[in-house]
Amino acid sequence: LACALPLTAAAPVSAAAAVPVVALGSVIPAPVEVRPGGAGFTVTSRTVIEARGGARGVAERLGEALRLRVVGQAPGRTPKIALELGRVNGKPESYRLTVGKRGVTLRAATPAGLFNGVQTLQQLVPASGAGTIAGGEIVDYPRFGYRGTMLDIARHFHTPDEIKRHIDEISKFKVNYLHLHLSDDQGWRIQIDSWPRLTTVGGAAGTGVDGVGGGFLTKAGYRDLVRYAASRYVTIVPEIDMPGHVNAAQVAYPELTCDGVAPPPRTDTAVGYSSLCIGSETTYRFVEDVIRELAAMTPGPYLHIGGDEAHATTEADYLTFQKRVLPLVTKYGKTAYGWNEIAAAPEAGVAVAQYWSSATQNATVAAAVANGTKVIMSPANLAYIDQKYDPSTRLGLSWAGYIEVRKAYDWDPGTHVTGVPESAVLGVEAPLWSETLRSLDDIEYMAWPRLAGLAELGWSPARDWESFRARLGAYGPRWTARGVDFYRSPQIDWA
Ligand code: TNX
Repeated sequence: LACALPLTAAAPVSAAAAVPVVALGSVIPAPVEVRPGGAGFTVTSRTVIEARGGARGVAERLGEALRLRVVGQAPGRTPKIALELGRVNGKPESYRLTVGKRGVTLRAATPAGLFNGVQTLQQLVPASGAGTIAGGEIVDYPRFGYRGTMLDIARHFHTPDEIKRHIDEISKFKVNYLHLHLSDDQGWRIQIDSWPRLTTVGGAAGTGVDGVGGGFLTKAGYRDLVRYAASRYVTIVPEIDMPGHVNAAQVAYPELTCDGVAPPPRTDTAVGYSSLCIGSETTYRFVEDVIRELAAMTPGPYLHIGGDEAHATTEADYLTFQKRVLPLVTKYGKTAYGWNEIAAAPEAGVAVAQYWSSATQNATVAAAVANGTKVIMSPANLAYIDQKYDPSTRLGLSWAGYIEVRKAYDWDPGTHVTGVPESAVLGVEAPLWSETLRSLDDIEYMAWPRLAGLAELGWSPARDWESFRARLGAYGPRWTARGVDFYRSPQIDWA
């Protein structure tokens, strides 16, 4: 990293606040440039937040978090945290944070950059919310534009409130994409007006794994989630999985099978047994209706069409399907995104492939990359946060191996796969499948702390396990204070 990132320096700063100062670089993800120095700034109830114009929205949120007043202009010598829009270094999402005796200045070219800076600032304010911020300057920007995680709301439905709470947590680590896995064999979780039984049947009570749960997002509920996420600078990526993983759709609409007979509903966790009927025009009417309606309610650039584990579709049929479906995503103004199997289709040259294989070589993906396909790295053996930490983990699966905190952190998304150079990598995503997860606590226990490490791989230019380990240990009390049910890995010395 650009400089040493020590833990908390146990230096009491004032009589009023004998709270330890957080070292300037003790932030997750690690900032690019950290230059500690000079006097720190003590936040008190007299501190105001100053912000004008486009900086106002982010400032209001900081004001709520720190319980400080937000003003357009603070009088002369008022101690202040000033948020301003203006050039930093031309890099997208960048910010500059300057801390001195008189105040803090956070500057960024965009509100997203200001939001990033505020996440850093909040980690530098002692966990109690008052006290001194170490003096110096941080200039920071991400290695990759895409820092994501996925939530599977098909295997078990998770409510909008739970999803919002999760968005709050991921955004603190500058994770800026949330991929929602909206359909699978067990259930269908998004309202589609032209095919209403998808949710009345596919989202009914009992449609979760083991018959537990059920439910779906209405269009209004989905739009509300999109807006909520956007207010935390998180973009929603919706996924409809096809041509496999479609049993729930076929239960609702038997005409989506080749023999026209409805299959039985499934609440087990098998994969690879269902397929849309590739030769039927009904299939493409269905797919186009779904893509059109989903694109219309999604402001983000990506629409994920699944494409994984289509073991009940022949290879030729799979290619026939993708040849029609990948261009449909483009037709509705979105960038097609799919699991890495889509790389076999020549039409994937304009698409994004989510690399979930555990192998570090994949000739199909390398060839697609040479043809223009971009990649998001989610290797199952490293980035799958539904996998158990170790054999004793009560939740999760283990088909890709056990993934302790260090394993999830210690790899390089820019060089991991042969033939996939960093220039083809848009970023990193940590998928959270939910066969075994029912509650928000379950989600949190699998996500944290691993997702913090994966977020650092997506953001920071270099990795340093010892530094990360120290910063993570120091972060623990913040999760505890917010009631986040994280896994207290024995690899970490938790504060
Ligand atoms: C494989 S990974 C799947 C999902 C399962 C997951 C469980 C991938 C693209 N598909 O259907 O939920 O394993 O870990």
